[in-house]
Amino acid sequence: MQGIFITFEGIEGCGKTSQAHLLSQHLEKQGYKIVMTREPGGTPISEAIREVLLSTDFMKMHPHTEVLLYLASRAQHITEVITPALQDGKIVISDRFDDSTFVYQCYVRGIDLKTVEAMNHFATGGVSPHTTFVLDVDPVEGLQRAKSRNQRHARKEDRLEREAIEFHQRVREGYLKRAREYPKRIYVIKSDRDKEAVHGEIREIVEGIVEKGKNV
Ligand code: Z5A
Repeated sequence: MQGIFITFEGIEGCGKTSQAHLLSQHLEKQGYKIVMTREPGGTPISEAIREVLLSTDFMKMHPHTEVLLYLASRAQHITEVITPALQDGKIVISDRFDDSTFVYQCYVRGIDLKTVEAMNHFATGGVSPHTTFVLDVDPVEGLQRAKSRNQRHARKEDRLEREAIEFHQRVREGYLKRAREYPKRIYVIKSDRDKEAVHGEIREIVEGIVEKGKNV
């Protein structure tokens, strides 16, 4: 049996990580085998690449270097974690995946989409998410949430958190544009409300998808 690949996307502080964990816990309780992962990251090599990508030591990183590092991290993640889990019939939940690249590197940084699509295909071997949730929140609120979280956990601001608010506004626009282009795969979920309400909406959609999968 082929597994199901679900991704969470959105601007900084939109609540992806929280929602990915809530969904994973819920499905696990129902007896499904879940692999919870993230990008950049998810394997030792990919986590090492993540360190470089988010480090404030590298504020001068060239956009081409940046996109190649995200894709290098993904190539390892796909072969080591995602593809084997899907082949095993598991539900893979990833906190970010390739929509992040198309939004951040293409829509916002301006790298040619067709070129990046081809390189992404090389990195993934054509594996792509079945369902994607874009959590939509105003960037002012998202950044405020991320900032409070950083203060609570004594975590330093990363390279992307230092970008101006206009950058995050462009990211939001990029996600909404992508959702219009892929309406069957991407669900835009309003996340300027209580975590449990957001989770309830996502859970209902996923339960429908999982049930349908059982009957195929
Ligand atoms: N990136 C890229 O450019 N290209 C790529 O191909 C890929 C990534 C894969 C990774 O950053 C960066 O890499 C990312 C895009 C880029 N940068 N940006 N910007 P990351 O993984 O370190 O961080 P992040 O993905 O941007 O998200 P985050 O800061 O970890 O936030 P989040 O996952 O969206 O939210 P959260 O951790 O679930 O919640 C943040 C706080 O808000 C926390 O305290 C929660 O308790 C709180 N929260 C969550 N939901 C709610 C609600 N509903 N109400 C109130 N408070 C809430």
